[in-house]
Amino acid sequence: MTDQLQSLNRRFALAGHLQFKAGPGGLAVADINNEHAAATVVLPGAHVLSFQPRGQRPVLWASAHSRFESGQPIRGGIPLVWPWFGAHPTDPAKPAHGFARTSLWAVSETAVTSSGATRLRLSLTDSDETRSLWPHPFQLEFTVTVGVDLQVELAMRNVGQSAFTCGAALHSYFAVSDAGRISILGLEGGDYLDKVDGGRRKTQAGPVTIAAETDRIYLDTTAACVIDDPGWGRRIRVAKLGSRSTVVWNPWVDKSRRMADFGDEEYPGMVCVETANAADDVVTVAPAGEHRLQAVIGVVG
Ligand code: TA6
Repeated sequence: MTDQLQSLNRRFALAGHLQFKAGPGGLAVADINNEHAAATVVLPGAHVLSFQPRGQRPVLWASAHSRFESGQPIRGGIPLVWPWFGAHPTDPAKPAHGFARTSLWAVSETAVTSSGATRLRLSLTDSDETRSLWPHPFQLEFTVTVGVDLQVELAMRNVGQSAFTCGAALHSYFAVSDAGRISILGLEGGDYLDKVDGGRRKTQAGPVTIAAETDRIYLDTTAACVIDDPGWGRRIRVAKLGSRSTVVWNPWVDKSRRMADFGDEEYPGMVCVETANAADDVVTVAPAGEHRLQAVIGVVG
């Protein structure tokens, strides 16, 4: 075991709940196991990779082709998108979805909650590297609470002297029996930007279903979504706070083939339902201010 892991376990391990160990690609992970569920959090990128309540199938999906190299995004789980969503608004050379998911976060706290859940907190502050990409001082705190439900929260604090505006998302990948057979409830009647059709604004008629590449930013919605999966006879609920935009994504056939870290035949097994601050839902944080983006994920039937 490396010195880093030994030091982390000395300071933060929780018997019967959490230990640090070498995970995929040798990356340091927090291995969480309690009476309610099991989860894995990759420390680089503060990346929740897996979540499985006791007696349930895995709730999150991850590609068998994902890279596991420090500084590289992981394909699956819950990538942290910050401080911009999608391509950088003006500079295509900057990394898509910002730099939070490829940064080295620090473990700041571990605890057992009163309900027997396991809580892990990680933090990230600005550096020469982040300032070269985004010229603002900041403090991020990512909190993962693993119980019957999975609660993830990204707190964004402005520790500078001027306001900043940022985009964000908890870019959650969910495991499903067959993306072509699921329905996503909660977005009915809402407007969305269709990124597969030039970003055109459209209105959602009925539940969201997937029959081709789907990449939509639903606007002005605080609704919880439910992924209804008849193939596995289960429903996954994604509730949220601090977000008025929800993104639904499945790459389908052609886009899957264009992604090196996404298997050509993997797209039927996943769908992204992302808790976002995207499009017109970007947030402005005043000096000494804070914005919290939260998702609560659980199997409801
Ligand atoms: O959230 C949907 C999306 O913006 C898609 O357009 C697609 O690019 C996806 O994110 C994955 O992005 P990534 O940078 O992780 O490959």
